[in-house]
Amino acid sequence: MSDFARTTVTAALIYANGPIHIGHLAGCYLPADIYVRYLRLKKQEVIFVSGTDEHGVPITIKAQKEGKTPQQVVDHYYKEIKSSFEEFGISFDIYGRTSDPAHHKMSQDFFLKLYQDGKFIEEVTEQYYDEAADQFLADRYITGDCPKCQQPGAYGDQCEKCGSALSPTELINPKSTLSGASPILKETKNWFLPLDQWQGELEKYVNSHPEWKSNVSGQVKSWLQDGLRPRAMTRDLSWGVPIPLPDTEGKVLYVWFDAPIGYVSMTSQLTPDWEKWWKAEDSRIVHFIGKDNIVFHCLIFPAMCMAHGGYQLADQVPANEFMNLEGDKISTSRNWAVWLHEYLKEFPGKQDVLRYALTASSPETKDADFTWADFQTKNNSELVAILGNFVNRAFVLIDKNFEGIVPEKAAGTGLEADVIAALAEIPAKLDQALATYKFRDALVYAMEIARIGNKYLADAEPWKIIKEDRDKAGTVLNYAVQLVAHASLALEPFIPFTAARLRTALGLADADWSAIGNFELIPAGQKLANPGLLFEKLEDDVIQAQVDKLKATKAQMELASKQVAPIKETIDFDSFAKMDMRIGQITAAEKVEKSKKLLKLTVNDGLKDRTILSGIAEHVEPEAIIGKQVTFLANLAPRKIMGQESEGMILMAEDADGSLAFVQPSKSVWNGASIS
Ligand code: B3M
Ligand code: ZN
Repeated sequence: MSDFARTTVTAALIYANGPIHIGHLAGCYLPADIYVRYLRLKKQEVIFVSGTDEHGVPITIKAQKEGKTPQQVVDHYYKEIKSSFEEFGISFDIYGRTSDPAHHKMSQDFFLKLYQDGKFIEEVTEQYYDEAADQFLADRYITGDCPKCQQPGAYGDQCEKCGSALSPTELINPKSTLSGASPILKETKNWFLPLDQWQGELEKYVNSHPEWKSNVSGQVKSWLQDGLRPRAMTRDLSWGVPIPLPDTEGKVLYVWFDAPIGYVSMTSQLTPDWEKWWKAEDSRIVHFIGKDNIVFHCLIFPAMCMAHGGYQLADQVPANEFMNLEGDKISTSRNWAVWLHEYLKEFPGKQDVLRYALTASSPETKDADFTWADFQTKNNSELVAILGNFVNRAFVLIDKNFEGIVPEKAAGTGLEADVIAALAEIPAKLDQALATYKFRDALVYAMEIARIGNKYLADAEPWKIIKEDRDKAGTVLNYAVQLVAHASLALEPFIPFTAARLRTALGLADADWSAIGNFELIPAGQKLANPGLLFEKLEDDVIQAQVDKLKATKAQMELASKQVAPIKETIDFDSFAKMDMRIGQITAAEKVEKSKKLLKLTVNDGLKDRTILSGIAEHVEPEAIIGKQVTFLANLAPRKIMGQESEGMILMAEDADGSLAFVQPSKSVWNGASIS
């Protein structure tokens, strides 16, 4: 790392087609922010670039669903997403948009250069086309079974299960997501980047980075092993960056062609010196992404850069795995998520608690699970009981006994040497973990400072000493204040709001990483400003309310996803006419002994009372249905059920949740009325 003069940090350009949830935060934005804050504290030259991806099929699908224009969709979500990130302290230097004219220009120029240098294969191929929708089916407009892992529902450009990059023509059983129809093949011209020609270079590149995380290099190596194929860099779509060539109406750049160039175009909006950050050999590029974006950042974008020339390739791509929620995959369509804008409303001012909980169980090496119970534990047993408690005791004791002024150091309790030694071990471990993207471990080391402080106060008991030896108690509190200051620095990347509060309280103006471990940070005599309680305990009912909210969501979604049964095979009119369906009136109803399901009904059919046994005991109360008119099949052959003869069958409608309802006439009719 020391060979580089500066670091360009990017976080994935999320599609501007929906609000963001904890999975996004944990997947890439929080780790990226922690890393950038760390580099800034180390006084390194760094920029942090991100923004929204406003092209591609995910945007047009959303617009179609909502009856809006794609432009309306991206305008709305750009604002919402940007503000959620700001609220959570994700400290981008620029948060741009790929709909920006500067971005269009830069990605068109990039494309033109490749075109003029003969880097594309221009080819007419057969592509899937939906005749009903009158449209070519690129990317998410087409789904089918993945040819690699057989998972149904793989998209035309990628399988989200195994991460493979796909082409629509590779899908097994392709279906249009517009109409559900099987598409036809139709000829169209596109420009392909021959990735196969870059295979050797890409292998060299990947092999030169043995330090990449195993989840990243594992995926990349398996694709290289399969052999790369040419990949279309243009699409027959109307929404996107227009192809800068004549006679290309109705065609745009592939969204994964223009999106990574977005990192560069956004940098150009941040600084006129943008080329330095992307082209200088002493610049180091780090892409933070989720695991579903690995192929694009580790193979396709590097191949584009190689073909273009002049660009540095990413030095690190610390992709995370996925964060699940209460044991289930987070899903926007099933509303199985904790949305940041909702969290902010329900837990105002508690951004750091979520940052802390998500980092502590970050999906760094494998998928992780966010649970509300764990969130509560992290808050109550760690933030409140360790950090909050330590800081509060230190400030309250100084307020009460020393008028809020940091006491001088004098003779100590004998525990101080241990405190200094314990603290001295932390900086190297913390640095090492942060520099190698092990943020879970790093958080544990940073919190260790608060643990040391807590233990020190508990062992030294300054509240007792003060009665006999004011100077010694003052010494303990001086040490405690130094530990608070160290904690405020070490925790800054993780819980920046709390860290800032602490620095204000301590009067520690400049946060400098190299100060950690140099024990004396706050001079004696300094006036402190007690920050108040940093964290508050989360009670069970608050947590239960969140769990209940998710449960309700699940129940609702299950209902909505119940499939309407397919229509049975066609019958002729005579078959229908054979059924004699009538309206009758229930005159008596009772449970059948030893049966949970059966009711014995007496039904007046206009001619006589008949007995019908019906499996509805779990759905209706016998007393409540007497007198009701219902529909029944009158000429069904009588059959014996549990020793009783049943003469006909009551018709019931089954609701999505499995509950049963009578089929009743819309007005009272005479008993025996036939149905035709
Ligand atoms: N928009 C995919 C996503 O939102 C894509 C990332 C682009 S990063 C250059 O997950
Ligand atoms: Zn797959």
